[in-house]
Amino acid sequence: MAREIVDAVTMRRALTRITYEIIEQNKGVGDLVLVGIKTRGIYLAQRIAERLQQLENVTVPVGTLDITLYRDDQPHTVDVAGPARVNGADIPVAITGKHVILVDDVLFTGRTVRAALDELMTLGRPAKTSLAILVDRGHRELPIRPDFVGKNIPTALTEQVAVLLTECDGRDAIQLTQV
Ligand code: 3GP
Ligand code: 5GP
Ligand code: MG
Repeated sequence: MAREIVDAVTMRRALTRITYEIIEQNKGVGDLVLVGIKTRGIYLAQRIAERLQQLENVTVPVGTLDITLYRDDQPHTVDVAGPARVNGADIPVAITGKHVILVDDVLFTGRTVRAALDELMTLGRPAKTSLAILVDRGHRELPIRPDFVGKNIPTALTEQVAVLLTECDGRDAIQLTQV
């Protein structure tokens, strides 16, 4: 059973608002690097970069991080209790001295972001690192909080948030499902 809680227009407005907040807090966007986390975070980072181009006429580099949650005994199962590992990083510019904004679709325990921060530290020394998230579903297990949030969606542990994006799902929407 899936219940739609955010429609396409609302999702796009949230991304536009996040973009304005990034511009305001950064006093310009010259030193920004956006880093999208695996599938949907990458599309969201690209969308924010497109908006920054439209609003500020600046091309902000977009990099990617691939982080997987896995269990040794069930390698193909998504399991939030398992460790988060970095499978690869592709960041087109040096991040030292830059303001890196990590972008992901859903923030849950915080373990993915912790792994992403670990990886960033091996790649350079950003002047600042921030976190932009489309959905904060709560249940943090680490002292990690987002700087830019599209929507806070309190969830039960038995629920899942489905983030649908046109690039991979054919349309934009956020749904809450019972698992
Ligand atoms: P994404 O790569 O687009 O972020 O975590 C891997 C994928 O599984 C994610 O896609 C995410 O959308 C999906 N997913 C759905 N529910 C969950 C969940 O409860 N935990 C995790 N880790 N992933 C989930
Ligand atoms: P965390 O590491 O914070 O527990 O989980 C964050 C990562 O797992 C994100 O990349 C996100 O894609 C995925 N994730 C965790 N919970 C959900 C969820 O309810 N829905 C979706 N779509 N992804 C989730
Ligand atoms: Mg994600």
